[in-house]
Amino acid sequence: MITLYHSPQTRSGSIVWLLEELEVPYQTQHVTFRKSDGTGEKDPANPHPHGKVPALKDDGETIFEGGAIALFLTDKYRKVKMGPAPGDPRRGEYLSWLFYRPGVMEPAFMERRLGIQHVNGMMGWAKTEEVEEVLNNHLAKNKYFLGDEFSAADIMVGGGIYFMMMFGMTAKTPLFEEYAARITARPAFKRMMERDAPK
Ligand SMILES: N[C@@H](CCC(=O)N[C@@H](CS)C(=O)NCC(=O)O)C(=O)O
Repeated sequence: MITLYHSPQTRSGSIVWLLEELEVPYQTQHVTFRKSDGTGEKDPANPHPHGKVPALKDDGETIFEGGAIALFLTDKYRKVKMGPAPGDPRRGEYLSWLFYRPGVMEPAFMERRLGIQHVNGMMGWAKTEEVEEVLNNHLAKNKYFLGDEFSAADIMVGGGIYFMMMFGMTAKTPLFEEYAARITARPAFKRMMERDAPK
């Protein structure tokens, strides 16, 4: 049985959404974590080395970091195909967007939120406005991140766009808003939101 180390309304919600799309049995284990307001603490039950969520255990394997978990799950569970397999001509693009989310997009948007000065050639990500331009230009030509097919890239990058717009970390452009409406209309997204709703 898959166990997701999770906390509602956090980044691990993306993995709940993905598991719902994949239609595989799973359980969640709610864990505490260190919050930005100084409350909360690492949970000894969480296998993530920094006590972050998400982390996941499946059949003796432990995986941490959202991108790695998404790739692991979409490669292993293929009753519902949520990402191109090795050898598929779209595989490279898939991997690129999965890694883009934590490596480029998220630090760029966080940079704006925290008022950090960008330094080209030193930081591994790009300036916020440049990232927004790349994402908008891509969505101007594509229904989803991999063209016409919804994939886990839309959960990781697209879900990030949706929530970061909500928190004012990225500009609400018409392209972002139309795309976000398209992906959040999915039943699996709604199931995740209901499951994680504050009780
Ligand atoms: N790079 C991680 C980020 C995970 C992350 O930072 N999650 C937050 C909750 S949204 C957390 O667990 N924070 C606790 C901490 O920073 O110690 C990923 O993409 O999975």
